[in-house]
Amino acid sequence: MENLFIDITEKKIFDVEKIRKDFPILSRLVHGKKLVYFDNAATTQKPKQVIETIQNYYSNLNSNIHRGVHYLSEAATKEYECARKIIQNFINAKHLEEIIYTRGTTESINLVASSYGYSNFKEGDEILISAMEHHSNIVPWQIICQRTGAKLKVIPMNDNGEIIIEEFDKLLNEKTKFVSIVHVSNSLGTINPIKYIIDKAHRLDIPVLVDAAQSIQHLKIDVQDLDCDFLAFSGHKIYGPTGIGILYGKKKHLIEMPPYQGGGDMIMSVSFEKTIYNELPYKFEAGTPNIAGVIGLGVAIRYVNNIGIEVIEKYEKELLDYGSSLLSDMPELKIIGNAANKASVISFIIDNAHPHDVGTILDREGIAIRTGHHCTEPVMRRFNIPATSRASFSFYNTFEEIDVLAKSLKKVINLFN
Ligand code: 7TS
Repeated sequence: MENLFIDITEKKIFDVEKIRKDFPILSRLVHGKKLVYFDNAATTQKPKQVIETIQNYYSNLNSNIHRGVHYLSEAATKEYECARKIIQNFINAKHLEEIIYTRGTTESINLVASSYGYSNFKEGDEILISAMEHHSNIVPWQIICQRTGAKLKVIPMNDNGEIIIEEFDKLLNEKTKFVSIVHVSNSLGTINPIKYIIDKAHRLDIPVLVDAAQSIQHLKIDVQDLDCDFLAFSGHKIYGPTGIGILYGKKKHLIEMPPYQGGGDMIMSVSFEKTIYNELPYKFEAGTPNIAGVIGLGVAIRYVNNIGIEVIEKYEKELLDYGSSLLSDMPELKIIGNAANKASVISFIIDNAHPHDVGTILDREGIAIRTGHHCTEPVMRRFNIPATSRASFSFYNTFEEIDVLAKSLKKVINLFN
């Protein structure tokens, strides 16, 4: 297949070979073979623009922010706040102070569960999540339910790995106090109808959090259009560094919510008698943050913008369709997650072969895939399997790499059958 992808509407030319040169790791060998990196849902690789920015930060700018009057501190603060603006524009948040820096999706969800949940939930309230949540969108709600007496309710899914929307409609009621839902499932690839879910919940005045850990890098997200109350994602899944993530929250909620952690930077003034909290977004950013991570994330998002998220979405859809067609031609292989609307994730099982063996054999061929429950144990239980193998694609992957995967999978199938 031709890898040069031309998007007519965007008039952008997508040259994957040129893009690959920006990612130094993609040209390395693994076990003497060319690396084929298909573990993008776990974390994405970083372009040299991000790597160089981080190196430059520590070489030329390193300083603590918001505290110094000296040159370096002011320069670092400027870069740090400039990244916030890039992120605001990227998701089209109305206000800059609606962008909160966290450690990642996990911390963003914990922040909301702990701060919003603890002050708003009470005995008998219901919190709605789906059957395909990552553990980080289950456990924080379980913890807050234990503390407040609220109950966790789960929207079931069908055999294709799609939310049963009629069940969602039935589960929503006057006891429901919050909906927290994954946009794209990391273990099935399902794209959930979040716009419908948000609209429906809002009719009953119920706030909705969207876990965008697996969608921010694949789909265009406009928080004002979606009208979600909160949105969480991780920098490392969108070509940025680890240890930095974003919580978007509507200002009206963030103003009312108590701080999640106390410490430096989140205060206006402190005395032993009374502490006055800082304004947004700093109220939720206690302590010295991941400054290099924030600046690196800003550059990563700028990199994605330069390619264009719509262009990325189209190219990745072609990769998904190509991979799905090759893998569904293998009778001994079964794809888990066949939703009508999917992002570039293919989970599968192979007759007589444990996913860990599949992963180990592919690794010897230089192919990195993920095997296991992908932190979605309830999904595995729903499909009555212990684990899957998962190949997840990014815009720097090629059709040839998918051919390499298919060829190696045929070898695995022959070995075990
Ligand atoms: N939500 C979803 C849907 C995810 O896929 C992940 C990570 C998280 C939350 C947590 O993100 P973190 O950056 O805070 O850890 N998913 C995966 C995965 O599929 N393989 O490794 C991590």
